[in-house]
Amino acid sequence: MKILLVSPNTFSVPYPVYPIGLDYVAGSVPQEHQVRIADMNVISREKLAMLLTEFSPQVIGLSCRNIDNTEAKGPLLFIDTYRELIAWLRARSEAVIVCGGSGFTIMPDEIFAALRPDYGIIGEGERFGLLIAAIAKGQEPAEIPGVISSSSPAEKPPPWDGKLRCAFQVDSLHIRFYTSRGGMLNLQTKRGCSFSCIYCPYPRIEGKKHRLIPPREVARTAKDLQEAGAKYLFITDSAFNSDVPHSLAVARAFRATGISIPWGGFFAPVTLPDDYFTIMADSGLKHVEFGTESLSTAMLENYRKPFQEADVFAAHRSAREAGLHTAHYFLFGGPGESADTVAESLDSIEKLDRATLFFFIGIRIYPGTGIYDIACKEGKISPGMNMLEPVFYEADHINLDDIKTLVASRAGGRPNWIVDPSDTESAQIVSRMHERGHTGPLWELTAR
Ligand code: B12
Ligand code: SF4
Repeated sequence: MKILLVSPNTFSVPYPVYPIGLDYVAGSVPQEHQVRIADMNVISREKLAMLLTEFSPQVIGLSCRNIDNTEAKGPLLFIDTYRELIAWLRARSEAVIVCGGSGFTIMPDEIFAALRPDYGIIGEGERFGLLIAAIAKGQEPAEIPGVISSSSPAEKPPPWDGKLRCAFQVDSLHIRFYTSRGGMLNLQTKRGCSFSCIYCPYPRIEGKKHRLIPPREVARTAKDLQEAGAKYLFITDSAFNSDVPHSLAVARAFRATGISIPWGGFFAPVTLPDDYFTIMADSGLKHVEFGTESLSTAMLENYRKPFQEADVFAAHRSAREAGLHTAHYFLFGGPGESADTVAESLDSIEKLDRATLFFFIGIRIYPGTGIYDIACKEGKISPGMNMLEPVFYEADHINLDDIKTLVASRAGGRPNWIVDPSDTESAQIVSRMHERGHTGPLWELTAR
């Protein structure tokens, strides 16, 4: 069979992202089928129409990565774009349409109802291969865990325990798009996050149980990406260091394999071995993005973060001493937030030296998270309500506008205090710098 995988994501904030998910979906397809990838960052609608005529796919897989931009003040919804694309595809092709991806997995019933594909796959796309095998044999795929259709409802599947194969094509058109603009390609070292932060849908997307990719295999993929022209690697793991020994083994495998390009990823500022960031830096780590979220003792507890303020400062110090660029993400406005907790956080944040600080104000409530249950209990939302249109949690003692005023006035225009991380102006600056040959996320340029 002929299969076309489409990434419709053209959102460019903070920069266009390489659709790594589709490499794994492609890797799940049995060898006897032909797979092509169309990345809408790279090809126009005219070229896509030509591809549909020339390749004539029998199945089209659509990656629904983003539902919205998760901005409380300036929300952008992407579902209508997906719906319009599906109607456009249906007008030109008889192919079976299958949706999946991280956004889809967060709200499969709602997105299935909004997009009306033939099938949806909740969770990891590795089950796409099973769906293709079933379609090829004319079998009903309803038995495959996580598959939804109009006749079989959504049921959350167990995490995928089989092989993870990243079928990345060195010479594909879309790889060249990313290698020539900023040079950033993506890499995954494991699936899952074992922590339980109340607002976070990541464990629902990837599961709570870690499935580790053998470090040597990760390093071999990194080498392939480097040889394909990557100038920077972003590790897409929910938290790269949530399994400390594995992250260290990956770093050592990078060194042993001769990875010479810089890389970065998300880290949790948990207690770490003293030499952790030195080992990381020696293997090419350049940028550390800490999911810190708050520096108020009460809020760290309310968010169920797996660390305390002292751990944040220790992790920050050790990353700085290893010469790494360091950023912290903050999330204000959760249960229990007040003017006092905001001030407590901001006072401590002032003590993070030479860091880039991203402030997100307002927490989007996702089904299946702790904050969803809290908001239901508090009567702020009703169970079962459609959350596709974003709803942001409103704390009892302070509203989001007041938090923004407090944060913005404390930021006082300092370039490393980024109060509106989704602004398109900064994305345009990053884009111009990427076109001029700069690589990586570039947020370090704000920190002095
Ligand atoms: C890494 C990451 C980032 C990095 C990306 C860096 C980079 N170089 O790629 C940064 C920080 C830049 C970022 C930015 C944003 N992100 Co982000 N990001 C992630 C994260 C942690 C991992 C994504 C990833 O690459 N995973 C690894 C790959 C292998 O997995 P995958 O793409 O999900 O694909 C798998 C399955 O989903 C499935 N699948 C994928 N496609 C398809 C297609 C079919 C047909 C099928 C069957 C299956 C399938 O199979 C794959 C293999 O199992 C996710 C959360 C998460 N844990 O998933 C959020 C996430 C995707 N991001 C999200 C958002 C919102 C954003 C931003 C819009 C935030 C903002 N306002 O700036 C931007 C958008 C960027 C852009 N241009 O699109 C949301 C999307 C949900 C939503 N509300 O829309 C997520 C889910 C986080 C969240 N809040 O819950 N992000
Ligand atoms: S550590 Fe990060 S990815 Fe894991 S649950 Fe907490 S916020 Fe989510």
